[in-house]
Amino acid sequence: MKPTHIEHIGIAVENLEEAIKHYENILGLSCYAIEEVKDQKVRTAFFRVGQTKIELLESTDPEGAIGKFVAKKGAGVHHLAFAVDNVNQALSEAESKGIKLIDKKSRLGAEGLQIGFLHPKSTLGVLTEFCGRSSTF
Ligand code: CMX
Repeated sequence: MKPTHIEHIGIAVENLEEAIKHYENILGLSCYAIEEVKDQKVRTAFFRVGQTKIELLESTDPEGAIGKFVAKKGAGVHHLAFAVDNVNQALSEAESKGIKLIDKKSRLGAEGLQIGFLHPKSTLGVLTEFCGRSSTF
């Protein structure tokens, strides 16, 4: 497995609408999609910066991953997502190298992509995500 590029950088925010204004006014970027991902208990907003996206994440549930993160650490960089050809293959390869997985198998994330997370305790403190269109072995 070799990631092709950074697919997106996930940033936890307290208020999605205010954060969108910040990225539009300060950086001159345009939000091209807002989507709720019920499974992840978040509302997301996306911006393109070249090949990479910025994904803003607002919690919809204090018990969800973003709700807990913001309560503990406040808003800020939450995860790095690497584009891979095959998410399940990338997950099992990481596991075979001793990495603790959050997701043993890929699941559906924003924008219809397959996603899978590695545990930040085994990735030097950085919550790491694989994402891609394909997940079949
Ligand atoms: N980056 C680095 N460390 C993180 C972290 C993050 N984003 N989120 C949590 N942690 C750390 C905590 O600081 C804590 O460390 P300590 O034990 O040293 O205090 C530890 O992980 C456990 O955190 P917790 O608050 O007790 O939360 P949980 O164990 O219940 O969950 C995690 C942590 C990473 C397993 C969970 O957040 C998760 O499953 N994340 C993957 C899914 C996700 O983040 N979804 C969000 C939306 C994604 C999307 O749609 O793109």
